[in-house]
Parts: sequence; structure tokens; C-alpha cells
Amino acid sequence: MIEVEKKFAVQKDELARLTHGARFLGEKKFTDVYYDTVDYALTKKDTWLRLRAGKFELKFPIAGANEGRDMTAYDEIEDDAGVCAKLGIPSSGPLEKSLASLGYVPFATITTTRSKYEKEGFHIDADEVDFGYTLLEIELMVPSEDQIKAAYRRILDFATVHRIPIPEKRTRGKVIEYLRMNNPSHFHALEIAWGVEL
Ligand code: V4E
Repeated sequence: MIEVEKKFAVQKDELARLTHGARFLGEKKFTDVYYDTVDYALTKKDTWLRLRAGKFELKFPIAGANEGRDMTAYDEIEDDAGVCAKLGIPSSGPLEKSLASLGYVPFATITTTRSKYEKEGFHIDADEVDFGYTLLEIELMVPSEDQIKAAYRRILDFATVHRIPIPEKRTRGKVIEYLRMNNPSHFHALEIAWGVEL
């Protein structure tokens, strides 16, 4: 399945409006440790390697699906063998050791408290991040790439119906915001690599 999502920075009243009548699916707290090489080889390619709940995960864009850097669709690999294959590294031994020997180092540790909701088939994640950033994600899962654009349009319509302002430029995700606040050289390297102002 492919996750199509749009992030919004929202006010409390907007979140309340969106989640009114939604099914509350629960709250969870998790910590992610993000890894990259010192020259940002992965994140420059919008590829995100993280350790979540003791497991490595790799999140990367689906080719051709990110129109104007606004619409985002990412794939995720959540097993060590898959992560190794995608990164082109040998899959023998503990992954943490292989990554360290190849120069992958942690660059951000982020704890998120996430409240999950479901409404009219949309998944809504309201994330509160430990360094003081609140983010809303509206998500739809689709089985194939040819359904990504339509899903994205449905997300925008859903937000509009609930009077959630559609941001003109892409809302910074929590890792991007973390880098803006804590690691300007990494942040600027991404702006240069992607050719956008973040
Ligand atoms: C995809 C991405 C990053 C990796 C973290 O992804 P994100 O969706 O922010 O995290 P989370 O915890 O909500 O993941 P889930 O639990 O839903 O799998 S860091 C940056 N990006 C992409 C990105 C981008 N290219 N540009 C901007 C402005 N923001 C984010």
C-alpha cells in the first residue's frame, strides 16, 4: 500500500473542527532516531532512515509522485533485509553495526505524541513533537500509483470542507523543522539539493 499524505500546521479550533465526529483510535508516544552520512547522502535524496521502537525503517519518495514537491507519496520498508537491499549494503550481521561501519550516524532524535483519528475513510494524525511543534497529517492509503493523484485531491477537498486552510507552500515536516532549529547546515544542504526554500 502507498501512503498519500498532506501535512498542515493547524490551530486548536481547526483541529477540533476536523476531529469532531471522528473516531478516536488512540494516542501513542514514540521516539525516532534519524540516520544519515555526514554529507547527507540519504536526506538529499529525500530518503529517511530511522530507528523506531527498535526497528530500522526506510521512508522514500515514490518516483514521479511528488508533484511540485507539494503532493507527497512515500513508500516504507520496515524489515532489515529490505533496508539493506534498498541501501545497497550487505545484510549480514546486526544492521546497526553495518550502518555505523559505513558512516551512517544519528542526526536527530525526535519524540512524538500522536493522536490518531479516522473520519470518512481518512486517517488523521495529530502530532505533538517534543521540541514544540504541532502538525496535522491527513492520509489515505492507496493500492497503486495510478490512484495517488486522485487521493491527493480527495485530501484537499476533505480539508477544504472542514475549513482547514490549504498552505501555499509545503508545510515543514517535523524533521525539517528540527533541522531548521538545530542544524542549519544540514537544513541549507537540503534546500540546495532540492532547489526549494523550506
Ligand atoms: C518524509 C520526510 C521525512 C521523514 C519523516 O517523515 P514524516 O512523515 O515527517 O514522519 P512521521 O513520523 O509522520 O512518519 P509516519 O509515522 O507517518 O511514517 S523528513 C522530511 N520528509 C519529507 C518532507 C519534505 N520533503 N519537505 C518538507 C517541507 N517536509 C517534509
